Amino acid sequence: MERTFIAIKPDGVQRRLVGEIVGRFESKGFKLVGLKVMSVSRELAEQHYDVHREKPFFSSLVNFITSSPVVAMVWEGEGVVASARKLIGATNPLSAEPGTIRGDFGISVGRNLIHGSDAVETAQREIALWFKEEELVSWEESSHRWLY
Ligand code: 3AN
Repeated sequence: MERTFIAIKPDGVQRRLVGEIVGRFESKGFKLVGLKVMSVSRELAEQHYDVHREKPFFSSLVNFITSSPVVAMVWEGEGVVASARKLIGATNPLSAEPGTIRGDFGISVGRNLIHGSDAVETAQREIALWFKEEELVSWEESSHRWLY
């Protein structure tokens, strides 16, 4: 089953939006298979944002995500990578539709609350970067067999 990597950034944690954001993924029907609150090292941040290394905002991205704890998660489900991106909304919160996480809670592109993998291959790379295999669980719910 498909998996995606989601991180609630320092602004989301400080604004006490962790429960709200986790709730949206749960309500949608996705399955939580990994979760931890953690401080991010510069090394991890730079690897995570490697594709943006040449962008003018790279150092501010790294400074921001290493500034204060984040909540790192892995969610599982059918089409979860693309579906999570829809739940999250556009990169710039001003363009994000109301009803999305960024549309409902975000104001600025530099403080857009949450990261979600942009493709299945990216998700695999990011999950391996952020989580050890033993930190992820595999479980079956007995009461939701008709979800799919
Ligand atoms: P997304 O998080 O929607 O996948 P990306 O991957 O294009 O967006 O960008 C990664 C992060 O870089 C964004 N979450 C945002 O915080 C930051 N970012 C993107 N574009 C800009 C920009 N023009 N100015 C400042 N920060 C930006």
